[in-house]
Amino acid sequence: MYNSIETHARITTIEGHILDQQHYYPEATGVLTNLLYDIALAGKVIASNTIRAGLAEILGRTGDTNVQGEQVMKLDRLADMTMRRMNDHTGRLAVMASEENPEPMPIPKDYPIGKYVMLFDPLDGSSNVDFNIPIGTIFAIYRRITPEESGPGTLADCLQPGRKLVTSGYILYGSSTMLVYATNKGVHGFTLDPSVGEFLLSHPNIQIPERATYMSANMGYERYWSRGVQEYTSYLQGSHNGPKHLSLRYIGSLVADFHRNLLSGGVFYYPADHKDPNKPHGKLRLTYEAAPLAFIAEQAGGYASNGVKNILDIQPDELHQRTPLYIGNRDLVEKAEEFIRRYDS
Ligand code: AHM
Ligand code: MG
Repeated sequence: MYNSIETHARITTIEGHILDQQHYYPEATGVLTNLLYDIALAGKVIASNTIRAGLAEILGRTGDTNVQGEQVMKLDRLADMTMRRMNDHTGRLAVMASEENPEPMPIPKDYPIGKYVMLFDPLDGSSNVDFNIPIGTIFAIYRRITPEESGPGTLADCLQPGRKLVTSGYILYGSSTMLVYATNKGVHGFTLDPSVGEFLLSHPNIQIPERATYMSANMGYERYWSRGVQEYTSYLQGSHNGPKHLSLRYIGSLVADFHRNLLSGGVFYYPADHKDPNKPHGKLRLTYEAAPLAFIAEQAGGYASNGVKNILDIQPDELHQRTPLYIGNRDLVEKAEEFIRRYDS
């Protein structure tokens, strides 16, 4: 954590840190640096709305306007709009896609078209908003693959495997607001200091601890899981010579569950199940949730799989594609693949 000024610890703002990192890339033009900074700004706006979420709901309950006569918006729509508006006019992006919108969102006419593509889940875990439980924003940034001369970015630019990510990250709105991002030069975490309105470097060079502490899954659905996943679960609980020390934690907000396991070591999984025949691949979205977090996990020494292969190697066929997800310490995720191979193939 960053220390008080008396200890003479260096205080690094996110802006300073991103600029420092730019030195790793002599060819960098600064566009990505500014894009990350815009996302951090969007995160601050969403965070400030998040802490008023309960009020907004109460004020909004009687109609669509609050006491100031302003339109009251659900927090997930507001987060979506904030991410979009903060990024649609800057000339850094060619196209965006969001979990909240069925189609890719083109850059509005008359605004310059950039070379990056951003996919995001504006408010992950939004079913927790009403209960004051941490939620988050997840983002994934790729280079466009269609030629720049062809104009605005397209669906093809959005359908890239996670392996092609330039950077990804999340903002966690919890007891404090944190931004964590990864490039192929590592993973870094920043905590928002509300008194100065800046994200300050609090978790440099994050690596998942070798010894895992937690397992995280919605055990309420265990009966819908395959034999392999059920056996894997009992392995995590200590049978089949599995670890004897894992504790169960499940928040139901992927960003928060992932963040805890990133810092403490552990495995999160949301398997395929047969609860809903329309969703045979579980619940989580490959492009907005699984791939960006998989990139962070891998940069932090961990691993993410769909139970069969590396999440980062999956070529998405559709924007809102769902995937099973096993993510966290490499050995524990590889064990999931092993159990699924042994019992489910
Ligand atoms: P959302 O993007 O609509 O919020 O859904 C994704 C969330 C994840 O944050 C979380 O891991 C999962 O849904 C929880 O689902 P469940 O309630 O089925 O356990
Ligand atoms: Mg989500």
